[in-house]
Amino acid sequence: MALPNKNKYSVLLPTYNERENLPLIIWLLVKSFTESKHDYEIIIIDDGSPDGTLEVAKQLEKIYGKDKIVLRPREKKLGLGTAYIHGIKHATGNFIIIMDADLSHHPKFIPEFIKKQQERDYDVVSGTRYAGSGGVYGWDFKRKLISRGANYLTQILLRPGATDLTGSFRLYKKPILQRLIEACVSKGYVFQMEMIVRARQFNYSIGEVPITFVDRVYGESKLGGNEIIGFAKGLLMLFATT
Ligand SMILES: Nc1nc2c(ncn2[C@@H]2O[C@H](COP(=O)(O)OP(=O)(O)O)[C@@H](O)[C@H]2O)c(=O)[nH]1
Ligand SMILES: [Mg+2]
Repeated sequence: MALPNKNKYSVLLPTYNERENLPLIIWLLVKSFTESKHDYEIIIIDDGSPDGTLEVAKQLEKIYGKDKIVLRPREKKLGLGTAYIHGIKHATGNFIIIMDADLSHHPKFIPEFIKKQQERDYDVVSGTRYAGSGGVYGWDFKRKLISRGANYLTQILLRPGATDLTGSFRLYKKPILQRLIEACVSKGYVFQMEMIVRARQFNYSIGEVPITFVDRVYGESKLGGNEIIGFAKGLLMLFATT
């Protein structure tokens, strides 16, 4: 007789001005987990969004229930890295899924992440836009070039053992995510890259699932000269320290 599957997946969903996107991403998440019959909770970490994201989140909590939608807001915008730390503290699952709330990351891939994790008991499963059937939609040439270039350069310098370094759609064993976050010093794009580079440094096993990434429809994304300079600095830092 097979033992019942005791795994629980805590989705960390950091939000900043995602009022338009939140109902749809939550609906898709609930649908995905319900259909695949995995136990889950969705932890929404809203950083005082001026657009009223938290009010929408409260409505969703009423609709889906407090055991499924867990609200852990903060007063003001304190950044993604600390949002994850804050979320993990409240997570009751033994696995953590990190994704964006802007519909760039489709919940339909989550059952594939879980299946991949179970194949070889991977410590980390990383969604990749740069292998197999993965891809990017809605980016202009400049942004594609920067993203590809950044990945390529990093592959050469760091040999990280993963094909998508700047993506942020991933599944982790909870204690491993905690250790990685403690070890990471950078922020923003570099933070996602550092997480996977450190995973490799600590000899954690990394599985990959091809994902299609769709650029946000509602709201604004940021990618400018500052990000590129920050990325270059982060890359050099990781090159020197890992
Ligand atoms: N809680 C919190 N969420 C944030 C913050 N900055 C961005 N987010 C959320 O993090 C995710 C990724 O942000 P996004 O702007 O889409 O980044 P990009 O896709 O890299 O341009 C989205 O779900 C945002 O709403 C922040 O300071 N605090
Ligand atoms: Mg985004």
